[in-house]
Order: sequence, then structure tokens, then C-alpha cells
Amino acid sequence: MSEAPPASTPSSYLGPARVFSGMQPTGGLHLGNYLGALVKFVRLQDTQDCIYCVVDLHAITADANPATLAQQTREVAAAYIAAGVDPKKSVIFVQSAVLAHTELAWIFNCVARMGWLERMTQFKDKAGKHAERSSVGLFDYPVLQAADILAYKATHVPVGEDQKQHLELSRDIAQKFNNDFAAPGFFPLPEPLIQGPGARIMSLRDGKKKMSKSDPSDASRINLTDDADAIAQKLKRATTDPHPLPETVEGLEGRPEVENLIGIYAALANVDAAAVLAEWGGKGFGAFKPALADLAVARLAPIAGEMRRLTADPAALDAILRDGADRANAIAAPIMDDVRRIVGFWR
Ligand code: AQP
Repeated sequence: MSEAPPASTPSSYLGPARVFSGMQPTGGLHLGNYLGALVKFVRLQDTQDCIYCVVDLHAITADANPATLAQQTREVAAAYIAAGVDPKKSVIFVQSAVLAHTELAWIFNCVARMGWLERMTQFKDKAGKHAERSSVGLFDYPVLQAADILAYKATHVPVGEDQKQHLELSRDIAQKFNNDFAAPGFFPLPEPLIQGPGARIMSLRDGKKKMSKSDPSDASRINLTDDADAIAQKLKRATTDPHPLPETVEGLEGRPEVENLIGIYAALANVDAAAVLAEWGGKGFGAFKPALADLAVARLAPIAGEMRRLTADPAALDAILRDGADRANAIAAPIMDDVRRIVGFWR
């Protein structure tokens, strides 16, 4: 079998549209997770069949932390619901509660090629100089991600821009499975849904690094649970430069930290960067940053409050997650039956 990804052909998949996405319980969610993905989760559920997962199997690929994993898993589920994902409209569940993910990941391990995975930039970023000491799971992460999506034959995946390359790999895996097992159109070629002003929110300390849960500096990110004071302080200290805000979008060039703050403002106010600059161009950060903090607090404070309420009742949250796992299992089970038959396993 060749190492090159299969030529991208239009999908002949004829099944229904379905949305799938997930987030890792590797720490509290931040503004990048919220603007890059979570707001899309909420918007899509009104028109689409949506499945949202807390991907705890992914969370153990870096540092396993058994003492906090279950609690962080509940916190991510609470963040989904607090941000507006409705468990009656959408399926919300925990990845490890549905075994289809790991079974399909193994089959996809035998479809994906080493060369495809070696090109994944997220592995290179996360493994750094010590790739040989990384877990095999971290290397294999995008294969499990393909299984997450395709166990439900999901056609659309709302994610931030950092996940674009992984989604391309999911499409390559789906296409190669369909080709190798002579099952044209069996799996859809999932489309990433990336567009939007919050697709790439950067660190508050370094405009060239994305805002991340795993950044050792808490000052680099706004957590969904930060209070008004913490948000105002972090934005006040956010790296900028001594010049006033530019009048036009072109004036943001070479000023990544400024571009990031404008992008955050635009995403929170639901306008584009040009509209923000039309209002703020020529003014200083001394006025802009408190206005941005007010916008962020207005949006995040109700979410933080609702998260506190939800996490105070873990039994109620667990009931939602168990119901979600049952519904997810019911969707994945017939798909996995077909996969086993197509692969030729003994039955
Ligand atoms: N900075 C960001 N801007 C926009 N979207 C982002 N996402 C993550 N960071 C940003 C999107 O959030 C979703 C969930 O991501 P994840 O839990 O899989 O974690 P991640 O992409 O690896 O990034 P994190 O949150 O910073 O976690 P760590 O530090 O553990 O890697 C995805 O849709 C992602 O695109």
C-alpha cells in the first residue's frame, strides 16, 4: 500500500449530515476554546444533529492524572452546558464511556500510514525536542480523533484553526478505508467548520503562540472561570506596544498581540476587525483594554456562574453524561457492526 494520502475525491457519501466535536479535559477551558469551538457548538445545535464529547482518552496522551481526570471531565461537560449546549438537543458524553472510539482507532491505525502522522505539526509542537520520550498515544492522537468523528459518520466538525491538519488526516483515513475495503462512500469525508473571528485566539503574553490550557503561564489565557478582577488584570497586563490602535486592518500587520486583542473584541462583540478599528483606531490601550475586559466579563461571568451551579451537583451531571453515552452508543453500534463486516472480522 502506498504511503501517499489518497487523492482527494469528492465524497460519494449519501448519509445524513451530522456534527461531532470534542475537547480535552486537560485543564479548565479558556477563551480560545470558547470562541474557537464552543460558540459554534451552541449555534449548530439549532439546525443540526450534534454530538459533543469530552475526550478523556486524548487527555491521557500527555500527562495522566488519575486524581483529577474525572473532576476535570465533569468541568468540561459543565462548560458545554453552561455555554448553552442543551443536552436535550445535543448528545453530550464522555469518550471513554463508548468503546467504539478505541475499537475504530485500532482499525484506523492499520489504515493510516506512519508518514502521514510524521507530518502532524501538533505532535512536533507538543513533543518538542523529546519526541522519542513521548507516548505512542500522543503520536497516534489524530488517528483516535478520526475514529471519534467517524464512529458516528459525522460530516462536519466545528474546531479552531489548530485542528485543520488533523481534520485533513481524518479525511485521508476515511478515503483510504473506503478504497482499501472496497466500500465506496461508507465513511463521509468530514469537513472542518473553522471560519469565524475566534478561530485562532493567541496567548495574551505572546501573539505568536496560541492561547492554550497547557501554557505554564496562567496570565497567558483567560479561563472561563476567571472572575471579573482576574480578567481585567490579565487584559491590563496583556502584551501590546506603545503605539495607538491603527485605523485600518492593514495597520495590524507586524503587531500580532494587537491583532489578537482586536480579534477577541470582534469575536465577543460579534462584529469584524474593521468595525472595531473604526471605533477604536487612534485611541490608546489605556481606554481599549478596560472596554475589552467589560465585554469579556459580560459574556463569561454568567457561564462561570452556571458552571459553579452544575459542578456543585455531580450526580445530576453524571446522569446527563450517562444518558449521552447511551445515545452515542446507539448511534455508533450499527456503524461498528458494518465496519466489522467490511473488515472481515469473525462474527
Ligand atoms: N487558541 C485557540 N483559539 C481558537 N480555538 C482553539 N482551540 C484550542 N485552542 C484554541 C479549539 O478548542 C477545541 C478544543 O481543544 P482541545 O481540548 O482538543 O485542546 P487543544 O486544541 O489541544 O488546545 P488547548 O485547549 O490549548 O489544550 P492543550 O493545551 O491541552 O493542547 C478545539 O476545537 C481547538 O481547535
